[in-house]
Amino acid sequence: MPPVRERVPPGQTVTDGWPVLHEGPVPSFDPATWTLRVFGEVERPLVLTYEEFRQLPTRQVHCDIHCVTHWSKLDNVFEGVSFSEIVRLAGVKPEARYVILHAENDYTTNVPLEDCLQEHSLLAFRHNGADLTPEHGWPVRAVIPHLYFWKSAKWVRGIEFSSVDKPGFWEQRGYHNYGDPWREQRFWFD
Ligand SMILES: Nc1nc2c(c(=O)[nH]1)N[C@H]1C(S)=C(S)[C@@H](COP(=O)(O)O)O[C@H]1N2
Ligand SMILES: [Mo]
Repeated sequence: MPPVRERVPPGQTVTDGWPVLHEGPVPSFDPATWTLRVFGEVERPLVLTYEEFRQLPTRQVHCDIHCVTHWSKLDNVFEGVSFSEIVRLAGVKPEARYVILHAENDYTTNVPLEDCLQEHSLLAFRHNGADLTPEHGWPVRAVIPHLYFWKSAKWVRGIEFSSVDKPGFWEQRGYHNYGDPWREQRFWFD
């Protein structure tokens, strides 16, 4: 790993804790009724039960995360299912270019498909050896660590593959459509 200062994007400050940031209430979770819906430009639309989701192959990713509100948290180990597993199961059509993550309480966010397919992009359920807490997205959240953390939707319930881009909750409210922390793409005019 390079020295810390080279790992921290411009305008960010390293935090030891892990702030909790979201709109609306923390949703409740019932493993008996929870589903993960995979839809849009796919050969095989899926509705995975919690049990089916947790049987998918998992991986661990060591990464830094960067929130647009200027905190960064280094050296996280997330564990979860890579987006490529979902792509393999559902058979994504060539038209698909964007992934729209649908979370509880109507939170959505848009990420280019190629960014979701990077090796470090996950549907995560563990952090630093412990299950995620409800506040941090249990039972499953996205982790797309090379983009600002608002792209990492907590409480994901749907993964839509789309041929057209669909700016999400924050993107419609002035945040940058892509959100690269190294280029400080915080707001739409950056
Ligand atoms: N479902 C949902 N996911 C969300 C949000 C939200 O409001 N709802 N907020 C985003 C924002 S702005 C940030 S910075 C991160 C914060 O994640 P954390 O609370 O685990 O630090 O979650 C992101 N994911
Ligand atoms: Mo955020």
